[in-house]
Amino acid sequence: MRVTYGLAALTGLALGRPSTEPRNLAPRAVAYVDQETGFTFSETKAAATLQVNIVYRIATPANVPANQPYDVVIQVVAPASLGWVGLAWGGSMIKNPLTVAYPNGQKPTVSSRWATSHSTPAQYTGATYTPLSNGNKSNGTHWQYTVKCTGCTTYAGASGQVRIDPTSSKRLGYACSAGKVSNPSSNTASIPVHDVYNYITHDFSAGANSNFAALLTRNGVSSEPANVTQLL
Ligand code: HEM
Ligand SMILES: *[C@@H]1O[C@H](CO)[C@@H](O)[C@H](O)[C@H]1NC(C)=O
Ligand SMILES: *[C@H]1O[C@H](CO)[C@@H](O)[C@H](O)[C@H]1NC(C)=O
Repeated sequence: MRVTYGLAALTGLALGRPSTEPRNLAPRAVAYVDQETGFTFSETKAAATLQVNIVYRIATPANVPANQPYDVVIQVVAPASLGWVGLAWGGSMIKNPLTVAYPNGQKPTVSSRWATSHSTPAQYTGATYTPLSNGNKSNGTHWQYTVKCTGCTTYAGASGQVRIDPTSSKRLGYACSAGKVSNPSSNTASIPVHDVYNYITHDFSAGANSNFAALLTRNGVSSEPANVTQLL
C-alpha cells in the first residue's frame, strides 16, 4: 500500500495558503542556524504523518569550485515514533545514495545504503558518514543526528555521473517506518519496509557555510579535501 501525504497540501493548510497553490512542490528550504554545532543548514520539513514532520538539514561549503565533489553535513530530527528515516539523494529509491538512520540510545546509527530495485537496499561504500561530536541525541519526543557525508552529492547514477549543484534546488526522496530496527547499534542492520515515502524540494543554497572546514574542526571532524579520484 502506498501511503503518502501531500506536503504542499499540509503546509498550505498550516499556513492558510489559498488552494490555488500549484501541486508541484516549490522550494521550501529555509536557512537554520544551529547553535550547538555552529553550522547554517538549509532546512526542509517532510511529513511523516499528518501530525509530525521529519526535519532534514543540509550544510554545504560556500564557493565549491565548479564540477568538484564536496562534503555536506546532514542533521536530521526525527519524531520518536519512527523506527528509521531515510533520505534518497537522487530523488527516488533506486541507484542513488540512501542515508538511513535509526535511534540507538543517545546516539542514532547512520547507515549507508543503495538500492538497485524496489527491495531492501544493500550497503553502499561510496558514501562515508562521520558523526560530529555535537548534535546527536535523543529525548522523549525526538531523536537527532549530525554527520559529515563524503559521497552523498556525487555518485554514478542510473544514467551516468551525478553531481548535485550546491547552489540549486533539487528534489530529494525520503522514506520512514514506525517499525523498529532490532539491532540498532549495527550500521548494517536490516530495516522494515517504509510506511511512507514522498519527495521534498530542497534548496541547497540556503545552507552555504564560508567557514565549513573550521566548523568541522570545532565539531571534532577533520576536513580533508574530498578524494581526487572522485573528480568528475
Ligand atoms: C526494506 C527496505 C525497503 C523496501 C523493501 C522498499 C520497497 C519499496 C517498494 C516496493 C517501493 C514501490 C512502492 C510503490 O510503487 O508503491 C518503494 C518505493 C520507494 N522507496 Fe523504498 N524500500 C525500502 C527502503 C527504502 C529506503 C531506505 C529508502 C530511502 C529513502 C526508500 C525510498 C523509496 C522512495 C523514495 C520510493 C518511491 C518510488 C521511487 O522514488 O523510487 N526505500 N520502496
Ligand atoms: C527533544 O529533542 C529535539 C531534537 O533535538 C528538540 O528539538 C526538542 O526541543 C527536545 N525537546 C525537549 C523537551 O528537550
Ligand atoms: C553526540 O552529540 C552529543 C551532544 O549532542 C555529544 O555529547 C556526544 O559526545 C556526541 N557523541 C558522539 C559519539 O559523537
